[in-house]
Amino acid sequence: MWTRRHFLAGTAALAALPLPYPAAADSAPVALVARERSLSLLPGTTTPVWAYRDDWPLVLRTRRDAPFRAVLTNSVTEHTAIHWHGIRLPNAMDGVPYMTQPPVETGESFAYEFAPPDAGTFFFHPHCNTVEQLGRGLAGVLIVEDEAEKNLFLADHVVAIKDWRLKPDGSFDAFSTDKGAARAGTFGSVETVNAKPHAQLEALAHGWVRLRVLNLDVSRIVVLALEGAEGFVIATDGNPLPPVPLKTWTLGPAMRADIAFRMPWQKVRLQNVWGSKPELLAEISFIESALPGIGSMPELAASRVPEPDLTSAQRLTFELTAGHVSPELQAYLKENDIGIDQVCLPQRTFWAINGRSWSGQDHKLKPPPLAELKRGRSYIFELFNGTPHPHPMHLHGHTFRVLRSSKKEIVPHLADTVLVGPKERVEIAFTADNPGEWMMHCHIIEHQETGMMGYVRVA
Ligand SMILES: [Cu+2]
Repeated sequence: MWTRRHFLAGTAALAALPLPYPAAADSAPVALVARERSLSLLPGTTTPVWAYRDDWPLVLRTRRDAPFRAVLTNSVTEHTAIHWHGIRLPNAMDGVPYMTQPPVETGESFAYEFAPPDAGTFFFHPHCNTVEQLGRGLAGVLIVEDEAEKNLFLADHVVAIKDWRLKPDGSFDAFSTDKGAARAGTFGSVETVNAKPHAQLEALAHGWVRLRVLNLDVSRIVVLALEGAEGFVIATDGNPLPPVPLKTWTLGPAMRADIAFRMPWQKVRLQNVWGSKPELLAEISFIESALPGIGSMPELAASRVPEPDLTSAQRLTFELTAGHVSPELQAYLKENDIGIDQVCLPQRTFWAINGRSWSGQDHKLKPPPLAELKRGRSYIFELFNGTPHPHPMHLHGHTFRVLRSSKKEIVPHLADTVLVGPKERVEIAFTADNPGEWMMHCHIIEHQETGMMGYVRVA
């Protein structure tokens, strides 16, 4: 029987419940105004972040297959656009300036419209001068709901990890350094989860909890571990997978993992165990409840990503290496005391894919594609990392299956971004069913903007 204490606990629990399920008819466009706003990230200071709304992280919810409309208005000082990361959408909605749409200049607007085919945890961010625009905070979470998942979890929380490059007075420090860009990336000085030192969340005891963990940082890799409850990875980059007991799970920049657990009558902690000392990402406190402690884990709606045909798939190799200036040219330049800027090479080119570097903060000058893919055909991409640094490689417009690695045991899973470690060879497979020119790049944004970027053409 419910007591008054339970009733009060139940009222408090409302805060922990998922937001109302979006109505089917609710297709009014979402207004996203990119402009400077202030956010307190360091005690006693405010930071002039760039954001689409006042709340950070901004969390939008929509429904699978329903038209989703968002109007971006640019009120920042440079051109921008929105890339809907991980969503299998038409090429013209992919938000890559010069490639898929004209840049949205200051004062201009652009209307995005698509019907997301997959349910799950996605996010969105600019795809131009990203190290600075995302670094300043331009990002949002897009949760795509499936009717079958309605009210499956009693608590459904976003855990958005993002670091900030701040000076002690809360103002921004330089977003990129040559030292960082040429190595593992330039790291933030203030680490946050949901714009706080760590997230403080609640859930009803005995209820099933879903944590939607997103690595929105431009450089940092986190290794997730759960303390206080038995956790399961139930989705990767938004895509469901048969629950995998969570020992540790690694998220490079742009990667997501949905974690489920039954809330015990004690605190649960989500930790980052990447370094020598675990760092607290989220602390989940229980709310007393009369819920029974039995029942199986809720099941997510099935994926609709087409399975690649591995027997007929064409295999293509992509080597991730350091910048493309040949040793012969380097020797010549050194011998003759010629600066690299004098030979019309971009100065900040540190990385390459298959010996080709495409650097730059936008995509104005377009090289030929890295590969031409036949629409409808299955492909296996072999990604080999010949560098001493990890690279989270992201492919636009398609969701791929991560098949195997030369270095470790892989739980086969669907993804849009895969972390390839030093000297590791990772195989991914997908059906090239979405026509257009699709970016493929490292999501350590400084690596992308200093050469580890390219695109494939599907026709
Ligand atoms: Cu990289």
